Amino acid sequence: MIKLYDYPASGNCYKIRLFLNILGVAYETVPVDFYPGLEHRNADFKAINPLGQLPVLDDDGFVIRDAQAILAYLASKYDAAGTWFDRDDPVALGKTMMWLAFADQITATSSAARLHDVLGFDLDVDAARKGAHAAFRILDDHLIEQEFVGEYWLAGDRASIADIACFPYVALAPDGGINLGNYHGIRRWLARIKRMPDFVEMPGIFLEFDEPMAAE
Ligand SMILES: N[C@@H](CCC(=O)N[C@@H](CS)C(=O)NCC(=O)O)C(=O)O
Repeated sequence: MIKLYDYPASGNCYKIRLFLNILGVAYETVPVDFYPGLEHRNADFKAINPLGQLPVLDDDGFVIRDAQAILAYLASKYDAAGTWFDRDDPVALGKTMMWLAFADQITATSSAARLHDVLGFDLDVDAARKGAHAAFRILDDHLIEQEFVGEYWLAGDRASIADIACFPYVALAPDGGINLGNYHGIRRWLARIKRMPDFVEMPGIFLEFDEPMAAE
């Protein structure tokens, strides 16, 4: 059975839980006390992931780190139709990879602001918020351009692993004091993702709420 090294409040772990649920693939979690235990920095955990980061997935002895890599692996292995990761069309592949890479930009900025505000991590929160707004402007412009051509997802006319990868730390941005109010394309895209069949919640991402407007 698949094992996911997991922390419930981690948006990167949530990407994997959400996608496994969509795929209908059974898994078990191995809880890692990210906070306050900082267990991901221990030698035992670094033997599993020398980067000291969550998530990590163990599929019958194949151990893989990095949320975007895990999403690509799971799609390739468990979604034979290629619905979530079109590897046959070079353009679709390129677009999906481009937005998968962009997900790390969102983690580095929006997630950092949330770690500062919610868990008290010592980092430059103003730089993190500024970086998140720069990333969200790019994302919002792209999503509005997509709407103009009748495509409602990051990499084309259907949801892909790129949407799953970028979603959590955009949805969680208000927890880091980042106001989503002016990003109209983003807000409509967040609502579309929440309406996907097999959507699951995580702490801070709930079905019943519209995206809150955080104070700056
Ligand atoms: N590129 C990695 C980043 C993962 C990441 O930043 N994970 C956080 C938890 S959400 C973490 O473990 N941070 C600890 C650290 O970077 O020291 C991915 O997408 O999986």
